[in-house]
Amino acid sequence: MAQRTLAMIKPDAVSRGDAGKILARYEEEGFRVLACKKTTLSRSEAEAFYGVHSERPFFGDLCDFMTSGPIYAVALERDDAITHLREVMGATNPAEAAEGTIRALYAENIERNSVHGSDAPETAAEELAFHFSGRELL
Ligand code: 3AN
Repeated sequence: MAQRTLAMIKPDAVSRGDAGKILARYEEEGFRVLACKKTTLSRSEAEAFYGVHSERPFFGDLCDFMTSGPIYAVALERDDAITHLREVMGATNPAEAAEGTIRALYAENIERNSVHGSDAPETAAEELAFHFSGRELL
């Protein structure tokens, strides 16, 4: 059954000019791009988006990085979208990411790792609503 998920193309990938290649990969993988927005997160937006990590030692650096330049927020739809996107992204640490995954191809390190993808149905719904209004996702 069709499922929706939220991807972000992070500042490292956007600044290198890899966003278009990553969007093309989403389409090659059978995702429909429901909505796509280039935006720069404010500090408070980054802190809210990554709130679940607020006690982790990397939280400040992560928020610095995520506000360092524009990102693309991308709403994607496909059968089994959440799991499939996580597979296509590869492991959080690109050194551990399987060959051919987006992070193996593009990511620089565990922080500058090029892409985000929702990890569960509840977070996908929250993260889609964070970036898009209902009428943008028709
Ligand atoms: P994923 O993005 O694979 O779901 P999470 O949710 O564990 O990974 O982490 C969210 C983001 O926090 C990662 N994409 C990465 O940018 C950053 N991050 C996670 N672990 C570390 C770490 N040990 N050091 C620096 N940044 C990290």
